[in-house]
Amino acid sequence: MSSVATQAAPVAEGVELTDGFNLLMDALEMNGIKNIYGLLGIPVTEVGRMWQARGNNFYSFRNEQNAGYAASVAGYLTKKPGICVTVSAPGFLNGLTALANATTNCFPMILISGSSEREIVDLMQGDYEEMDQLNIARPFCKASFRVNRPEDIGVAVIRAVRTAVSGRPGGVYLDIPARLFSTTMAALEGEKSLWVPVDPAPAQIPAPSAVKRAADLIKGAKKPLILFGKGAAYAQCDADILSFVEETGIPFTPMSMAKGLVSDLHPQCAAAARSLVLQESDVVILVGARLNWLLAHGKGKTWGSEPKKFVQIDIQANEIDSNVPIAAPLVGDVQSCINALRAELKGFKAPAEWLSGVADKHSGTRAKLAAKLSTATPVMNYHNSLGAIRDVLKNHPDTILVNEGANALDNARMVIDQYLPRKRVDTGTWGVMGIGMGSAAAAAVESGKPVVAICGDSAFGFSGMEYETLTRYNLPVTVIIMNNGGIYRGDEASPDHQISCMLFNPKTRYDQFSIALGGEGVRVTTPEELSKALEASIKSGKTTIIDAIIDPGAGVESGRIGNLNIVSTIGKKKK
Ligand code: FYN
Ligand code: ADP
Ligand code: MG
Repeated sequence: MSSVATQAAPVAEGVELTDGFNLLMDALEMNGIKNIYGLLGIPVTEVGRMWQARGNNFYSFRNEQNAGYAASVAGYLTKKPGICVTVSAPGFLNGLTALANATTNCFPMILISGSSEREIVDLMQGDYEEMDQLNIARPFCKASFRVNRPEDIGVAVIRAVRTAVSGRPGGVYLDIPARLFSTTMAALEGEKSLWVPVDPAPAQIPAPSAVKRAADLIKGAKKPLILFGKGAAYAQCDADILSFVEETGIPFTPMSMAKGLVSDLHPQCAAAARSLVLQESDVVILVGARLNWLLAHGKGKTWGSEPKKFVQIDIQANEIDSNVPIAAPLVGDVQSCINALRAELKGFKAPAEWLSGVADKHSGTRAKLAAKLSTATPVMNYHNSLGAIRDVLKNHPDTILVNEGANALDNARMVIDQYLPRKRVDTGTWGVMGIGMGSAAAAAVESGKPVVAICGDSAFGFSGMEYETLTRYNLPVTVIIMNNGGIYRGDEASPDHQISCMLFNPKTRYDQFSIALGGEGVRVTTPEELSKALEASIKSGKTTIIDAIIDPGAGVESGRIGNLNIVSTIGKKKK
């Protein structure tokens, strides 16, 4: 990597100069970027200092993976691409997991990494942190761009922004060779190379014929169902969505990050009648939700034996028919599709008996669960601990909930109601562990609201050191660690020679870990203590870990996806 400043083209004496560093920042600022998430070092260290010198925010993480998770969640919450800056090679690779996760989750994010010079990389001459990052990134993102001249930085940033936010949002990689940062050019020419893109995420209007086909199908339904995915939450057309639900009277069920798009307490919510509505519905309206593994690919017993017709609203045309035939594809952005459908469905109402049957099942299941939430046990379990958390969060509806784990995830998704859109961020489409701290950081920074992160103790471990990032910026985040002492459970028998591969050190004190990293820490063993600690932490606005002791025998292997586990039919072989 060369550190010598070079000049793009000869410039007359005394002419004001700019350089790659400043052109990159000018371009990011012109695209409305204020916050960057990253981890500095060769060759990007000055990016952080210069970005802050402009009065902007650079949030430094302890590992690029969580900086990337933060950037992607910032993108999901703001609809502007989250920016993650890393060093070359290993730093870039650490960021790549987050870039791939952003692309899979449809979160707009740009990973900007410093890199080695092309002439050395292409001849494999062994540069400092040499890696062909441009090509390595390509399969994991929507596009991978490399800038070679300072006058191209403006267009490169615009292309990256437009690619990240238009159509199906996702990750973009922007590769900047080290030397380019310090390459100078005439400031006036540099200025001319920058512009603000017009309407980078244009509305995508569905074809009127497609709208009519979908509306006719819905009008003929006896048991219609609306299924919201995180694409509908991302669209930020909440009032239109609510009107669509209430005008049609159709029951709805949300995927995890779409919870709260319409309140879980809404009379048409069918979340607690999920199996019934998936199996018995005859027309299913997918709104920004893929028929992927989370929906059993649209087939099998999850969907029952009733003939099923799907309406699918999605901005990505080739998502249609990904798994099963879609009778009425509606390709466009959620807001345009929903409002076009509303116009065609004027006067339509779902059959009342269908809604009331669903509502009875939904409220009955909720009542059954409610009984478990208030049942005392000698050691806290997932139900009474999460019941206590639910009752506190009910009084703080604009708190953003971050959630990861297995039992900690699946039980919290069931128990913790969401009342407002985009207030739940979780493991998303891939079920990634370790997203907690980065997601919590971005949620707190971008929303300015209190954040509560409910993490399994295993999940927390993936990014635990990032807790220092949270305390360093005094972020109002309460991390509740569901401490059951292991992965899935904490009571697995250990072989004679070694502690079980599924257990953690029973002496672990997450509350003291918090204090050691500059935060507040408290250990709780009862739902009452948990409620009190959570209320106090939210009120204090201080970064806090609540180390919640959960019965080691309370969890089940892999939570609600135990069906995906693989076991040997041969069994364990002795030496
Ligand atoms: C839902 N349910 C409720 C409620 N909400 N009961 C009472 N009260 C409330 N509020 C019921 C719902 O009707 C279902 O019961 C059941 O609880 C589960 O609901 P859920 O969670 O919505 O649905 P389900 O079946 O779990 O959905 C399948 C899934 C989900 C794959 C979409 O499990 C999921 O998102 N899993 C993510 C797993 C993951 O990514 N883990 C991270 C890696 S873990 P029935 O209607 O009776 O079925 C590594 O090991
Ligand atoms: P979930 O897991 O919550 O069901 P998915 O991530 O599977 O959600 O699906 C999200 C879908 O939403 C993706 O197919 C994506 O193309 C689509 N999408 C994202 N934003 C929009 C939008 N503004 N309009 C329409 N579709 C969108
Ligand atoms: Mg655990």
